[in-house]
Amino acid sequence: MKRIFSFGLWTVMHRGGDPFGQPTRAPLDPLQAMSGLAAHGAQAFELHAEDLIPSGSPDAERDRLIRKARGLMEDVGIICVACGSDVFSDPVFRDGGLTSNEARVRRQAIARYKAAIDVGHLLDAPLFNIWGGRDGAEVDASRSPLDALKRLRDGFNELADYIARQGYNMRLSIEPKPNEPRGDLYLSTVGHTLGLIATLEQPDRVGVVLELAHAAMAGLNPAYEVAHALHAGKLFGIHLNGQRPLRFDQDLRFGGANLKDGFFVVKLLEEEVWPGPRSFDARPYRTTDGQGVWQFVEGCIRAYQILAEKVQQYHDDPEVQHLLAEIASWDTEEPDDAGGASAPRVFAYERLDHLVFEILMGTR
Ligand code: XUL
Ligand code: MN
Repeated sequence: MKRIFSFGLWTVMHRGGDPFGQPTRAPLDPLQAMSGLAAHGAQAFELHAEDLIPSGSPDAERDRLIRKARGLMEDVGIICVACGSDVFSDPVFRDGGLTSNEARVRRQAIARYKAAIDVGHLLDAPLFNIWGGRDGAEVDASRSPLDALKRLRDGFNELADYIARQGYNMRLSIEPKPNEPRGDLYLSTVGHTLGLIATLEQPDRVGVVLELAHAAMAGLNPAYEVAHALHAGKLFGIHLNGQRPLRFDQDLRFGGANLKDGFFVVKLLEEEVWPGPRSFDARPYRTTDGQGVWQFVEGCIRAYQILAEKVQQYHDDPEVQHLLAEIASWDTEEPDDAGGASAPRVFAYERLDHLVFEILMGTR
């Protein structure tokens, strides 16, 4: 299987600003982002429609920008694997997008998403991914969380219905996150999101995008999150990055933190031959300059490739094979020995875990 590597356009367009500091890098326009990504090893990108088309652009301007983008995509050989919409930065959405207490604002959020779905269709995106960054609260007295879930359900129903009615060849996904920029977000984890999807009118059309950083922010094991999505047949996308657990959203380069978590996520994706794009949603460090952004891109891709090689090495290692075969042999109802007085089980997990460490360190 040929792996497709993808990046959010917003990752390389990010200028290094943070809540405490101004940008440190010159702007990069979306077309430069696409051609730079293609030149540095990516075959695909994701975007928010607004990364390419400023919100409020007239239709003629939208069509002109899409024509330009499509021409460039063809020239440099890059495809669009997912589109979304920025329903978080405009102050109008400060109390929420789909969950705002103002019905008028909820309608605006739906209209934004529909317009972005059209853009995704025009770029041949097979997925529309929703991360509702403002769909949460700091003041729990302001809204019942149950009302918020009903509004999310109604919103996702309307968007899935829109995609179906338009006849677009596109699936819908929801990207959970526990907090940030809101104090708490209503769709915090894969489990919460799968629960909500099951209540939708067309659940088959809707899945999840799991981001490693978001799982780590919730203190969860990202591989287990991926497993839940896979088990439900709902892993529509993945956002790979690095993150120290229980902190603000760090969006570190893939490989920049939590090596072992990264390894076990890659192991699962490779073992399951998951067909989706390996998409990175990280940010170059604030200290990275314009050239360094492309090292960041190559670093993310290389980290995945190295971890995939490590997964292969793990499977090929005779001692690992021996230990795994032994574990598999326990999966029987038969008594341990003819006499029935079973010897205490010896779990060689210490050794297995150390072998993972040695493989990851390159000392084996
Ligand atoms: C925010 C995040 C977003 C989504 C796309 O934490 O991950 O970049 O992936 O809106
Ligand atoms: Mn993401």
